[in-house]
Amino acid sequence: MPFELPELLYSFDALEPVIDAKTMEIHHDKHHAAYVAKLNDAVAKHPELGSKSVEELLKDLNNIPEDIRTAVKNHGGGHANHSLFWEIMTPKNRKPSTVLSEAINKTFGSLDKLMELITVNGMGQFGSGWSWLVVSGDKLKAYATANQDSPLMNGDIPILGVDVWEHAYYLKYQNKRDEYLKAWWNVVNWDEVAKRFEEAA
Ligand code: MN3
Repeated sequence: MPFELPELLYSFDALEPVIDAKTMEIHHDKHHAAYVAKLNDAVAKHPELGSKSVEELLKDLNNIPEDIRTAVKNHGGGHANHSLFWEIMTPKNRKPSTVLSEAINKTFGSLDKLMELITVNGMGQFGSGWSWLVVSGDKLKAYATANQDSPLMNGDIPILGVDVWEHAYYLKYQNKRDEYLKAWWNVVNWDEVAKRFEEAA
């Protein structure tokens, strides 16, 4: 079964004015679609991989045949990262649940401090990448990755991630990644992040 581009759960303009409709359309229909197509091209060369999920492929990258390992890392990472990204955004932003809030307060001091850390990590990521909140063992951690590298490759479970590739923000924010990251918090779907946290914990 080939990998498929997931449908957005909201319209392209739903996250306006934080993320403009044109950016959403190109990002989902062109960028994400290209990762899916190239991932399918890669796994088609190795039918023995069967029906593994993209998460399973990324967790076990060392056992992926060498001729497609880089493609799975880049395009599988791109597919997994964007699939999460669409779901952890919403026009109906609310604060995190109690369970997640308590874990955030315990690890980072407060939600504001966590948001600041993820923003700083995103600003500090030179070139393209992502800034993440992950469940690592029984801990929460925040860090950035380069390119489309997924936290799954480190054995961690991503529960929130913000795309800091220029394609995610350039049309509206141009070089001002800091303004994009600051505004982005207004569209975070904390209910979905909390759900992922509870599943991972
Ligand atoms: Mn992207």
